[in-house]
Amino acid sequence: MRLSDKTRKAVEALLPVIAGTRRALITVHRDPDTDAIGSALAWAGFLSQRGIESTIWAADPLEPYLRWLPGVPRVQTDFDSSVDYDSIWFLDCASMERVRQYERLLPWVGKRPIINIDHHEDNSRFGDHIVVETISSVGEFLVGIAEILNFQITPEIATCLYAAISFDTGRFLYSNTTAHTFDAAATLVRTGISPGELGTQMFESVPAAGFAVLNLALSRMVIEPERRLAYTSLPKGTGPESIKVVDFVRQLEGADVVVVFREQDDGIVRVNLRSKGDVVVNTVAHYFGGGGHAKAAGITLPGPLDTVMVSVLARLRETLDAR
Ligand SMILES: [Mn+2]
Repeated sequence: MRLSDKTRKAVEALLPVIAGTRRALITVHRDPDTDAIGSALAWAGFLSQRGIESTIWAADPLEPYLRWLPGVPRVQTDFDSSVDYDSIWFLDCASMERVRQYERLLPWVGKRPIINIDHHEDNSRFGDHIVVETISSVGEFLVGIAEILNFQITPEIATCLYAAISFDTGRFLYSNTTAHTFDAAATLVRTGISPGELGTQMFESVPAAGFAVLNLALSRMVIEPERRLAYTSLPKGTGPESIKVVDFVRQLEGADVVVVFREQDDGIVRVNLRSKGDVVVNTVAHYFGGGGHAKAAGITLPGPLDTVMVSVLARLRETLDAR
């Protein structure tokens, strides 16, 4: 895998941090996805090869679709803050604030190395060690980092990293997929893991209830052909989104931007934005305090659903009409 010289130097600078660590705390962004959790589990696996004991902390309980990942019971919604961690690792976090309850980590800032390993182009470059490159996924990044640091990719780690890459690239379909992504995937598959089995596990194991949610989402879909925009929404009480609705909606021909609004039972509305063309959607997300990538971004806002839809769609239509 080819990483820039600057990144390579930043990775090599992690060697003394690793050597000086006995206990590590690893954390990821709020509402963690497969890239976040898969990468955290892989990183804990790598560190254990150097005799390091890791705590993986994500305050949000894991969504059911993540629970098949090997080692997932290691992920804790709480951690013992009286433990004197030697280093704090942030994976897949564009900023420190992206971590749910990040305030709990502030006591370590300036006292212990803070390491920022991420792939978001809007990364705020926080921490003492900034290992950031625009690349498909943290999963892909860790394959390159493992090579530099001589970590061994076991089949278990490979499963976590393959899942991470496959998730963030939409099964190697999105525009973030490069030749290097396939190189990394090939490295992982050579450990003996099966893309077919993992594909079934990740993308063809949707509980029947998920189809009811999809059915509702499709029945509420609105298309604005002149703007090349499509969106839909799921009201409170719909149940867990065990199927990624936005991945279906984006299949629509002629849609440059698609949006899914989902009102959670606590009244919070989650907005998923995707772009298939040149429209940059994270600028719209930033406007509302969200973030993400140029072509895949998210916003979390207090409800109600209708109000959020009106304001986000207004902003988005302005962006689209300005083209
Ligand atoms: Mn990611």
